[in-house]
Amino acid sequence: MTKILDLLDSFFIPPERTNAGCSFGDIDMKTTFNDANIVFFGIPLELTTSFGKGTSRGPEAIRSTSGRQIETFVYDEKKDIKEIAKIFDLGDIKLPYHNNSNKIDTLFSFLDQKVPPLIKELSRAKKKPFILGGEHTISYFCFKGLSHHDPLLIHFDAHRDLKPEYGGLKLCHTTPFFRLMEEGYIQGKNIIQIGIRQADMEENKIAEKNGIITFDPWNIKKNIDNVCEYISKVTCNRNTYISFDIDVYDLPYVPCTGTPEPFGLDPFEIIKIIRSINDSSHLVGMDLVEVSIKNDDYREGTLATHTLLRIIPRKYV
Ligand SMILES: [Mn+2]
Repeated sequence: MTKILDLLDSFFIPPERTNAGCSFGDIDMKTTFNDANIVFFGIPLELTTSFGKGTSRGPEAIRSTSGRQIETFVYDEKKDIKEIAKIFDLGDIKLPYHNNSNKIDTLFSFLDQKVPPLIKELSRAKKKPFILGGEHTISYFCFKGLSHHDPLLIHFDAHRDLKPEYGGLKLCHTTPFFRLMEEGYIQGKNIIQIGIRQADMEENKIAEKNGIITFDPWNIKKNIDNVCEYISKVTCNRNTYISFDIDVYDLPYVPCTGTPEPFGLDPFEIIKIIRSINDSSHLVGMDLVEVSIKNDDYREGTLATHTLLRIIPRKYV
């Protein structure tokens, strides 16, 4: 195990040396890597964002708010995550940014070589990876490392991210789930998309053709109990993976993310859905992406941290 950590050391900027200056929740000083059951790390990737910028600051937003602003006691759960989880934060992956014309190719091949094996190894060592983005492209690399568990993918997002190609790129922030399906890492019938309210006609057809289950905010607002009942049923005794794009929340809640959308969900609805994932299911890992900070506005980081604090105490974690 220590061998893994030595290897990891060369990949990561430790949390204290990131812009946040602290680890997730500022609590891992007491938990060693060997003891940990949840391992956080950041991939501050910002490369293919097409509209608003700032995803590279996602890990910073979450570490800062969780370490400096928010209590580890989760009020509505009456639980302190310090007591119920052993969290270790590895820091941020050192991204090899070069000023060359093949920047995208260089970075993506680096991530493709490093991230899936690393995540697979963490999972084998019984350490649940919680990955902080970065743009949504990272889910492609993260999910690949866990696809052997055949998890049900629970994807929270305003967008489907199912485009075959975007702006001439096959892999970018709007395509990760199409690529994962195309390359056989997941089948559409094992994807549930929650909160979708922006897509093009082709993505809608792709979702339908592949049997992806969609709960848009109109379904959810009208009948959240039925949605939760469905989720509880299909996640019973199932491995699950959560990919959580912060823009699933309604536009006023997410002042910093790149592509905020109206007609979204509120925190009470999101918590209710998170709680509906069956206690008997087993979360193999998760990512939280597209979070940012703008002009010292940490509201979105606060919301992202609170979301994580509602997932960590669940029995399925
Ligand atoms: Mn999105």
